[in-house]
Amino acid sequence: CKRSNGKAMKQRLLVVANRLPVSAVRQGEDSWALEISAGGLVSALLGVKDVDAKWIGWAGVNVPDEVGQRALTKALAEKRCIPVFLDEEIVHQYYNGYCNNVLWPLFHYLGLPQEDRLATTRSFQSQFDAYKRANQMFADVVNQHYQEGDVVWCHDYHLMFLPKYLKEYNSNMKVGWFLHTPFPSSEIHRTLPSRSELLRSVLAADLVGFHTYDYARHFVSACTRILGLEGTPEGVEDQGRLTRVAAFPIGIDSDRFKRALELPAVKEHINELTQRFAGRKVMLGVDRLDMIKGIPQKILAFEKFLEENPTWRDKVVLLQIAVPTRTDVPEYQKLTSQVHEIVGRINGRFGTLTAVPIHHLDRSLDFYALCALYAVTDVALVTSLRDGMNLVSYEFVACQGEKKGVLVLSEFAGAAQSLGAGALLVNPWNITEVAASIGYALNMPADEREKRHRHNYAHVTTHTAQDWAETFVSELNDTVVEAQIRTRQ
Ligand code: ADQ
Repeated sequence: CKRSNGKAMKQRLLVVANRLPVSAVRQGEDSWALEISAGGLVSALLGVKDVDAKWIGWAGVNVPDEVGQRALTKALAEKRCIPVFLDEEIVHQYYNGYCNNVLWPLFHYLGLPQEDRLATTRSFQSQFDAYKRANQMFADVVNQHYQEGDVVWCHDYHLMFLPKYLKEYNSNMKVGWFLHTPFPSSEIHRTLPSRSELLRSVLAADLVGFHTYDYARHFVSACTRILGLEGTPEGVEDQGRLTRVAAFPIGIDSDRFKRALELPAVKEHINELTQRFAGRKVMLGVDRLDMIKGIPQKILAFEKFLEENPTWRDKVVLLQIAVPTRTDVPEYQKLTSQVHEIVGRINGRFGTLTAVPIHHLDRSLDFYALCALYAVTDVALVTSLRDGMNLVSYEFVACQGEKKGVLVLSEFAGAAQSLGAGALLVNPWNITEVAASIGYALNMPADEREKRHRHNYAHVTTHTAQDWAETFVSELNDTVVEAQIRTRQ
């Protein structure tokens, strides 16, 4: 920390992400109602010691007029947020197009867009141009607010050009970039038409972080194989300049969950749910309704389990909570109908006049309702086809007190690397294997459940979101100092 007038000054941290952690609703020409979303990232950054964090990002609304923009900027300033204004066209091309239609599926091994391939290929270039333009707009805002000594932390696949643009403004800026999704094998990344430009732009950062060592390794391989650069144990070297590449597995704010479980209203809700499902084991899935989460595969595995284990049919219930996302994208609409169709079929097949085996909700639950659900769950099913980390698995573990429920976890979620020893790991594509694991989990003896839970609980409560953010920021500071020493030598 620097000192000014005898007082310690906190280091400023500019957190740049596509979305600000707020929802903004316009109330009048110059007034806005704002609500901060208390997600994991927000609490992670609030917990970082000796740092004064500000957010820079898009507020998720189109504000075409200057009066509205000025009013929103002022309202956001009170929440320590700074807006980047994106118009509808750029959101369509950059966010819906290049981010969600190209990078998101590719990074999760779903390949480049398949349907209407010709049309999509023709629009690749315009979406990519919009992506760069949007990144430049984020860089402009960062640059306007940057003060010497600030740390700039860029987040996720939406902002892969940001490190390059920021360093072009000021090569002394301390810039870190962290990816929340997997980074795929270099063989997948190399199919992307703009593969080299994206890698080079990320390499402009001082520190590049991933959830797992595997993703970091894939990134370094992509840089060596596609760009011909040198990979070292520290990162990637280009003409004497080193970009540090490392794994920083994210965690959750486990105390927030513990505190919630102590609230009388949450305890009451837990009692209600316990009575509601008395005599049945509760299985739970909580996901955004996204292709990568493997929801249809999970439900089909549950069907197979019921098919093969008739005695369990009236003794188990699957609660699947799926928040709709990207609802304007046809592929996501198709996924929703597919899930509804499968759930309807299974409930028709195995339901009785008084009970159905699957309760499927297409909506988000509030934090306290979610905690209560996690607490009454006997078996959580996380069957992502690919997932950067998957925080639901952590949240479930944090909320299991005496119950010591079992986590069935996809081996393709980053969380498999940290919770693998306590969870039952499955290949989500192998429905027979997942069905068998459901059976194993439901029948698991108490001492084995206890042992597995103890392992996971220790991990979740000691590798928190605050630790993650603190480690990244301190590593970024160290990396810059080391680079300065190397330059002087
Ligand atoms: P997501 O893909 O959004 O995050 P995840 O890590 O599981 O996935 O986080 C989802 C969050 O949303 C959790 O906090 C969960 O509680 C909440 N949530 C999900 N469904 C909900 C529902 N129905 N109601 C209420 N809340 C719900 C991306 C990457 C992940 C990575 C995170 C963090 O895809 O792999 O773990 O970023 O880096």
